Amino acid sequence: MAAGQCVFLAHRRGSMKLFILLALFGLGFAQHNPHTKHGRTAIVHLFEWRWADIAAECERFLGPNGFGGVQISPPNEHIVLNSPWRPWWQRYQPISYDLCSRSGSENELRDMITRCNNVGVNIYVDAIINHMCGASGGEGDHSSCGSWFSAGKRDFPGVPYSHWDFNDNKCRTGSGEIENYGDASQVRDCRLVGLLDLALEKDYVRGKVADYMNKLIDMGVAGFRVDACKHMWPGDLAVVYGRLHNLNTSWFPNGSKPFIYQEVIDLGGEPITSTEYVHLGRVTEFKYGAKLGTVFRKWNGEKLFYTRNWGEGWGFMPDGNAVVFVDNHDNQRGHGAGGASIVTFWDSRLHKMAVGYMLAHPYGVARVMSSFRWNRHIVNGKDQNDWMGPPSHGDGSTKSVSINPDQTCGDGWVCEHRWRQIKNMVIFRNVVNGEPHSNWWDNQSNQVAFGRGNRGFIVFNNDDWDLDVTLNTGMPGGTYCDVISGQKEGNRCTGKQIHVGGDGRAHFRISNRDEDPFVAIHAESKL
Ligand code: AAO
Repeated sequence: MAAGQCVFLAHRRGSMKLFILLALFGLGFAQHNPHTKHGRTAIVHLFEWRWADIAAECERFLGPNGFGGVQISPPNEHIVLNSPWRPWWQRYQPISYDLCSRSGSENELRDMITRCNNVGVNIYVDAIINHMCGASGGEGDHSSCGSWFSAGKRDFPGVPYSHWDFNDNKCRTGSGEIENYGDASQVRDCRLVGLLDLALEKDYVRGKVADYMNKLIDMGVAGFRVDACKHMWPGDLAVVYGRLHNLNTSWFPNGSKPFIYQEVIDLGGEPITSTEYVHLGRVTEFKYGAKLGTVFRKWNGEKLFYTRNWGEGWGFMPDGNAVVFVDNHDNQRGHGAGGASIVTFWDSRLHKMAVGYMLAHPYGVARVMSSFRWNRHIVNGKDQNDWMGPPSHGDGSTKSVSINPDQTCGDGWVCEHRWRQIKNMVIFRNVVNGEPHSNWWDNQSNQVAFGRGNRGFIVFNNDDWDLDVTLNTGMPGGTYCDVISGQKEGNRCTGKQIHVGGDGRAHFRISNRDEDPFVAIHAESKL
């Protein structure tokens, strides 16, 4: 071989490496982008909602109020359980990748995706790809589309998967279960709470999972919350994500990669950390809600003023990698992690403040929880009814979401996202998008304030006494409507008014007995 050829080949190898590096880098970072439209920023989890209701909600509420997207419950075929009666968690036990579930049929799903996309609201799918149903799931056609299966024989003809496609032989614990979270191999190769663990190292399994996700991408979804990622090897996930199509160009720019956010519970203290997954997509930051709850509850000596360096300063993952939330469908009922500090709709006053804080703060992609009510019954710190499914009819089918005259929801649906304070803070987040955290003030206790450039300002009083102070807001002079006690309607404020002087200073008075002891103003709430 001539010297010239040699140099050429070496050069080619070098650029191939560079190309692979760039491709990996590009792929990872592309999958961190939620592709929300029209400057929208927040995602709402409409937990257990029916597809028909979500379609209507996109058109009548989410689009008009600037919500960026919806996380939907798993759309694939799942087990149907009678004992306990139709628990919410049956949807975390796949039977096949057919698209009929407790939330509706494939046609209803398609109609929802289309209608939400048409009003600029993205759909993110909760993807359950680590496992199928529980080992004790039995045999028969007790499944949401009626597909026959046998958990005991590891036989799922609806996909099809057979016993070859599970990790039974790879797992090294006596019980076949995860026995010790301190051992990364068993966390990934053994069964999570009895759920049949798929062998994602097999090309066949990777193919079936990618086909399922690609079908949804082609239908128009914008991305995925990937369930139980701690229990899958990052290398296996990289292969699956690498096979995903680009988003549907009817609604997304050419070449857009699906948004990936991975559920990894990392509160520290275990060998598996979020860091192992951040190059693949975003990761759920579980420390965020656990800490914010502790701060707002004033537990462990925490004070709101310590949140001056909220975000990475608190040991959270780098900003561009995080999805943040105050509570989720697990930890609002004692599943998963976070513990008792998590603030949920059951503590509505604190919940509104914590969600307000999250939405005002620039860190992370924010997700708002939208729940259903259940008969909470706590005995020795454990909710006996943590299994209860969504509001449903006698036959177990999910009830439609009814809307009251005051825009709140009825029939057991909580709809936190419709609460005025939360809805208005979703709008606040859009208005201040891209502006820096600025003009911090605190009283060295639980009264704090901060702004977002010259576009928005928020003040909290979580002390047991009144707040009465004049602050530099950084906002242009004028009269603004507080979007917590009310909002701007036409030419007037339905709640408090805040007068910002020509020097950007404004006087705030917040009683600790106010219904909601915080005030927020933004560029679009100016009279
Ligand atoms: C149901 C029944 C089970 C039955 C099973 C199969 O409840 O009794 O064996 O069916 O028949 C949901 C429900 C489950 C349900 C399952 C299937 O929550 O109750 O099981 O559907 O129907 C781990 C995972 C995490 C997972 C979380 C619940 O790592 O991925 O458990 N979340 C997702 C979903 C969830 C779903 C599944 C996964 C399964 O969001 O809805 O389950 O698809 C430690 C670990 C965490 C671990 C927790 C809980 O956390 O770090 O990784 O989460 O334990 O096991 C401190 C620590 C913290 C620790 C925590 C709790 O806070 O700092 O790290 O304590 O010990």
